[in-house]
Amino acid sequence: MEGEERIMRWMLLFVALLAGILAPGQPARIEGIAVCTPGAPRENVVVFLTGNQPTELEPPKDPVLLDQRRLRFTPHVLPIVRGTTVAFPNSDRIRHNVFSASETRMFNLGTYPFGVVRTVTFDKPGVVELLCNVHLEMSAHILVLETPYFSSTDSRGFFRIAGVVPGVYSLNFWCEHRGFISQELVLRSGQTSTLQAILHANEVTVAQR
Ligand SMILES: [Cu+2]
Repeated sequence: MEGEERIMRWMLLFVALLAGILAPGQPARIEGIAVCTPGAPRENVVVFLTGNQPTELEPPKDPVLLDQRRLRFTPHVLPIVRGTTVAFPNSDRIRHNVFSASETRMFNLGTYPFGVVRTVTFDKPGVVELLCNVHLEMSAHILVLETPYFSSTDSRGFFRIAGVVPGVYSLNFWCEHRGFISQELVLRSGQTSTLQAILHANEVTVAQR
């Protein structure tokens, strides 16, 4: 009798473990390298997932920084979720201006000195090109996204998107002189996918492991 009970207990434990492994909704993760133009700098490729993302977007409570430092906008490409407020400090000892003539969000923050911070909230998805009318060489892009699943590549071309609800997605890439390129990606419960994405003229080659 005692033996049967022990077997029963082990069986229950086994079923519980199996259920844990197979449970739907274990977050998935993708990471890897995205290259826009072979041989060119690898940073600032935006990678994002759409199609099965949460419908409720939660923009960060605090503004996200896009600095003006050493005559550059930093970062040069900033992906954000719709509803995010971006702060534009001037960290140079000269005056800068920030404006956008993009349909997604037109604004002009005026010209302002060192230490001043001005903010803009981005409520519409799309691409926003930023310029400074004092320094014509200064430019940046903000990508306002309808998904919390995004990343932009570092200097090695590396990106990582974690905590993704399993499902069928569009895997989207954006790079500055290219625009958007997409393809389908299926992410299973608990899966970690390593991708190598090379972006060609109108398509992308993705190797998935
Ligand atoms: Cu400037």
